[in-house]
Amino acid sequence: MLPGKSIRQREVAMTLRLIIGNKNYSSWSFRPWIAMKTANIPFDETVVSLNDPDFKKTVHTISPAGKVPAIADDGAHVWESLAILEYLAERFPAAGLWPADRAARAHARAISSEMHAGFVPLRRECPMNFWRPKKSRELSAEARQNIARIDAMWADCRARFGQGGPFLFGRFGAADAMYAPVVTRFRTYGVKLDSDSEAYCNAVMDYAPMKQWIADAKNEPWLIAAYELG
Ligand SMILES: N[C@@H](CCC(=O)N[C@@H](CS)C(=O)NCC(=O)O)C(=O)O
Repeated sequence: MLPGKSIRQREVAMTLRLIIGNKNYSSWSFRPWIAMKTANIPFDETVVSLNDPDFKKTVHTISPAGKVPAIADDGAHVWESLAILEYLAERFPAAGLWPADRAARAHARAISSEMHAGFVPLRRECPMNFWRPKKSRELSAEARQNIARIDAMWADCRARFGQGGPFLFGRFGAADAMYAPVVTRFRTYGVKLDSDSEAYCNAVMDYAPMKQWIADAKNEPWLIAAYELG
């Protein structure tokens, strides 16, 4: 036991802490948050608005990169959404955030890396925003190529690995966490997909932690004009 601390105090001191940005705008923050809810990991949540004058000061307490999301857990500081998902999968193996099968797990990691490193036109032209009235907007050829790739990727995952449930690899996992903000963007910007991918989007939109995040986002007080595209 830590000197001078009761067991209860020690438990509290060791609770995992997650720092995130606005639930309405910060799609990277959404990913570890929904993974932790999925895995039933207890955590303290600090939401700091991206336009808060103290944003950098708060975030730097955990992340040297000065960006959200970031977690502090039992001596470890982790930033970068995908690195956080890997950390959580290792720290809470029973949660099964990655598929158990080696080939499926490799596939899940590959598509998660693809998301983390790419789809810039789609991200730029369709920022996450739950307040925006749902309507389509004119997209570039590059953004439409991103959508076609994601549509094909999701349909392929569902056909090859999705037998155990309605998500990409059956049960909700790290790969679904990486794509959950994309599902919401497709809804917000009226993007139509093939039927298998559309069914996947319906399952994600129906997922309880997803609903909780959206409700929290809609209740936030901060509006940031730079993220409000027409
Ligand atoms: N590659 C990073 C991206 C993190 C990121 O860009 N976060 C944004 C919010 S979604 C941020 O912190 N922006 C504030 C800033 O750059 O000052 C990750 O995967 O976590």
